Amino acid sequence: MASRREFIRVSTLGAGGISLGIPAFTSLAKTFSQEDSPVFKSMRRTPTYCEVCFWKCAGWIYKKDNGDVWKIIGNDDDLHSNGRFCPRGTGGVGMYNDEDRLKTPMIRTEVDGKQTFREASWDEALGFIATKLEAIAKEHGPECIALFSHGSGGKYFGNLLKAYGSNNITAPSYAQCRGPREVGFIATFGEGVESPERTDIRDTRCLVLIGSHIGENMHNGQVQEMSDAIDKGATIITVDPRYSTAASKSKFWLPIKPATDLALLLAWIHVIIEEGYYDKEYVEKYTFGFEYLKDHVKNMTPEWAYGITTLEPQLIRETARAMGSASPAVIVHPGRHVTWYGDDTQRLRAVAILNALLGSWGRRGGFYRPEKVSMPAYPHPEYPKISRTWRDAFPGKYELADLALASGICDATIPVAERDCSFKAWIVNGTNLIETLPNQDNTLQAINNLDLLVAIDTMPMEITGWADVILPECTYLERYDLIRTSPHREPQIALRMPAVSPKYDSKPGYWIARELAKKMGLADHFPHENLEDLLDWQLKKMGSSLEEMQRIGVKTMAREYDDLYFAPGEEIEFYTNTGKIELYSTELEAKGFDPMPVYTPHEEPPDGYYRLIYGRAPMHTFSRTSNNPNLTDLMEENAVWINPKVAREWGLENDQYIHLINQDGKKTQFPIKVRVTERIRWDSVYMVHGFGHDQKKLKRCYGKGASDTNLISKVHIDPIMGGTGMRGNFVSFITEVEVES
Ligand SMILES: Nc1nc2c(c(=O)[nH]1)N[C@H]1C(S)=C(S)[C@@H](COP(=O)(O)OP(=O)(O)OC[C@H]3O[C@@H](n4cnc5c(=O)[nH]c(N)nc54)[C@H](O)[C@@H]3O)O[C@H]1N2
Ligand SMILES: Nc1nc2c(c(=O)[nH]1)N[C@H]1C(S)=C(S)[C@@H](COP(=O)(O)OP(=O)(O)OC[C@H]3O[C@@H](n4cnc5c(=O)[nH]c(N)nc54)[C@H](O)[C@@H]3O)O[C@H]1N2
Ligand code: SF4
Ligand SMILES: [Mo]
Repeated sequence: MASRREFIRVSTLGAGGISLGIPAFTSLAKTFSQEDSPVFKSMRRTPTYCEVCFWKCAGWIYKKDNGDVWKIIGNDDDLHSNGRFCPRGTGGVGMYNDEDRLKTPMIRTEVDGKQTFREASWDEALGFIATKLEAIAKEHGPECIALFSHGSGGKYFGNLLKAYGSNNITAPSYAQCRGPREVGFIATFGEGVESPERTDIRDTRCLVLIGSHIGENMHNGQVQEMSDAIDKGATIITVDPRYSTAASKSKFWLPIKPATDLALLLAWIHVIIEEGYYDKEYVEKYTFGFEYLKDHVKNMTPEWAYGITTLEPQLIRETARAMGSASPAVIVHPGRHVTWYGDDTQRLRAVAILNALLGSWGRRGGFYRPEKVSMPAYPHPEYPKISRTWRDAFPGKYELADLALASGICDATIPVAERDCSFKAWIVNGTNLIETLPNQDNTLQAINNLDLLVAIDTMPMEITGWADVILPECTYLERYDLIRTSPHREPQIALRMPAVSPKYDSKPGYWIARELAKKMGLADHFPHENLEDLLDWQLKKMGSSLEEMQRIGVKTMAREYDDLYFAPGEEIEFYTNTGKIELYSTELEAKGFDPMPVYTPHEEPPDGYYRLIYGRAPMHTFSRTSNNPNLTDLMEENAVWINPKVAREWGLENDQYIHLINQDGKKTQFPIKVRVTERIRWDSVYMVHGFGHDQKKLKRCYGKGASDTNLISKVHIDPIMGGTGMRGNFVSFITEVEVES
């Protein structure tokens, strides 16, 4: 199939002779034995945790008397939501109801020289995949198979891949999202920030948001805690070239020139050291390299930073003092999507250093120490030895990346002379790589070099249009998944169970992975026929049970250690080379990088071009909600924010549709509405990610708004860990637009 794959937008061959669920296969549909039981039917509410974003709030799905899904609300005991869901989580019912959902497995085929999908039974589709994978593994080795996954199913398909002999398992939430943050914090404190972030916002006296746009970024617990902190009088400082929702709640808004944050951070460090605002006892006891740092920032004055950031020196000093006065109950928030300009690990190092100087790590109102539950491991055969990994494609590079790079695996799929092996098969579960990875031409080139692309999804998205086989997963309202164990102030577990049976011929991820494993001769790796048997086994080992969790949904465990915060004078050994918090990073130095962050200027937009920046809208999650019937009602397209000065120069008016074109001539596929607003600097334009869908099967969102990914062709790779900086693209306007009625 390689190099001949076409994107399939519209047609699907009818089932024809293929009946869905052929007799030999019907026994497999019994996975849901429990749902047929009277007890299950009588349950008015069933527990779940949300899959609309990765904050994973736990809640209850209520049903109507006729058994239909009625509503989803938060579970009061849940630390992620405190019993309240965000609008997207409430709208999760729309994922179940969306009539555009994938309904049955499909296989790419060619009819009269035209590529299309034909419906297939599960048996045929899984058999097809198993046969293809076997051929690929035989010729190239199982390591040439990669899994891209974002969401709950990752574990099942990951186990399958490891059992087959590949550990090339990756998620876009690392190299396209929070990777540089984790690497920057690990280099400093020996530990990452994790998810949910260990920020003690609830009790902070000063919260500094750099880019992090809480309020539009609707990560639930954070939004609630920020609002509590404001009520308690905390000072909010927001650094953003755009007047964000967070900026509107802030005492200080610093409308920074984009791409210059590192200069501001270094100037803040300068002021905090020079004016003696740092936590002297903490710095002396716990940190390494203070004198080096002091010397390093000696000349990085607010006046120096003014020339770079356009922020008044007085404002830089005043905000540094506000942080200093609140210390240690201060949080310089590490953000989450931090892959901006390619020097992101170093920017996040500066954030970490600032927190260290203020003594906020391990302190009340700063960063707490989270705890999580580990679920008992079930016995399974040993995984085969692996002889190659994605790292072999990047000798001597990105050694500090502690997870696989989605972009790296994508790049290593395009054959090059120097490398004797490229990836040949992708299994893509719950990630829309076409819109998610930067540089779409590159992604498509990689896809065209594959022998097999399997997409496991709930919706007909861009990625499914490029697949050879599409497997329809049922939504999270229709399935069990593994117990949620994310870290928090207290360790908690949460159960997701089906509220209703899967619609159409969709199946849970666990079932799909297990059936595929059976066809690949790996059934031993999935000893439990039903996921609920595994969950019950695990829960009983921990003194609970599936039955208990079905009743309560969320269970809070006692902390193993009484160390939410550092105790006064506590002796602490950090997981760094020196055992100290490293203001001067010995690890970065050993790997040939600057041990302390250095500001280097970034490219400026050419004349007539503006920097493209992007972010989130409160009622959507990337592209996963864009067709959701409940949420499209709240927001059906994005707009491009343009400063009035620029709008005047270009003669642009509110609500006018235009195209954007970038420095490489890449143009938005669909037109986008203009929003003229003072809330954005004149040198930048802003749009929400997740719109401009090119998949006609998405009836509500096809062609609505524009995709930022269309315009992100230049990627600035972080040399330390391979994160893909995506905000170094510049756009201009095309005002002649024909709008389809
Ligand atoms: N241009 C640009 N690129 C970005 C970003 C950006 O802002 N702009 N943000 C980056 C960030 S921070 C992140 S975390 C990533 C996110 O990237 P992705 O995780 O790829 O985000 P989505 O676009 O929501 O794709 C999710 C896919 O999962 C499917 N899906 C939803 N629910 C289920 C389910 O239950 N089962 C299965 N199997 N599939 C399901 C959806 O239909 C959709 O196809 O994108 C990164 N890339
Ligand atoms: N509603 C909703 N909430 C979400 C998500 C969602 O899809 N929908 N996705 C979740 C995920 S996976 C992630 S990773 C997070 C991402 O959310 P965050 O980590 O909070 O934010 P970012 O995407 O890094 O940054 C977006 C902000 O950065 C500003 N910005 C752009 N360039 C610069 C610059 O050079 N300097 C500074 N200081 N600011 C700049 C933009 O104006 C915008 O306000 O959101 C999470 N929350
Ligand atoms: S923040 Fe909203 S969308 Fe995300 S998990 Fe929680 S309720 Fe769901
Ligand atoms: Mo993310």
